[in-house]
Amino acid sequence: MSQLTILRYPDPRLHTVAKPVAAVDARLKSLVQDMLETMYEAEGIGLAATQVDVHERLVVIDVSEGRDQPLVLINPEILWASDQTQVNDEGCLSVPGIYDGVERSSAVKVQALGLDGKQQTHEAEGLLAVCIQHEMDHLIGKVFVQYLSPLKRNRIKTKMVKQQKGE
Ligand code: QAP
Ligand code: CO
Repeated sequence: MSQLTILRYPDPRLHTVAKPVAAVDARLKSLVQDMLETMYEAEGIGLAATQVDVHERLVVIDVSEGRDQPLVLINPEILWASDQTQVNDEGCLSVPGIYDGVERSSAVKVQALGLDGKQQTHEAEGLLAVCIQHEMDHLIGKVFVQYLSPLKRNRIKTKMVKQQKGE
């Protein structure tokens, strides 16, 4: 297993649109293990392949208290999203130190392949529903700060660039 480097906003590679995963094979399983290790080490609850510069439709999530219930979504598709929405504070491993409110569907139904290569559906609400929508946005090149006002987004951009220069 190895830890992967997480791209930081405003890295243009974060806006790449991912392609479907072609096969759930040894290479993919190894990538999933590395992404889980990277997410746990960074104390995140979700990580999309886009964030580690792999442009394939793959996300890993773990919203459990014990950090022992990994969810692997391969080629995920939203089957249904509730009309009811809620605003939650979100953060992102690619935008460290920044948290702000984003409005999203309160509940979603998602279809995806599991690590066993079988199609599964997941019904989610609460934090898991928010996290699934946030991670799936990464796969279409979207970062949560794009939901914020241009003023906020520009402030965040400047802060991130300064932070990275100082490292
Ligand atoms: C997406 O984000 C998410 O700024 C996952 O310094 C976040 O795991 C979905 C993190 C919130 C729903 C609600 C952020 C860790 C982790 C930071 C994350 C930081 C350290 C973010
Ligand atoms: Co994110």
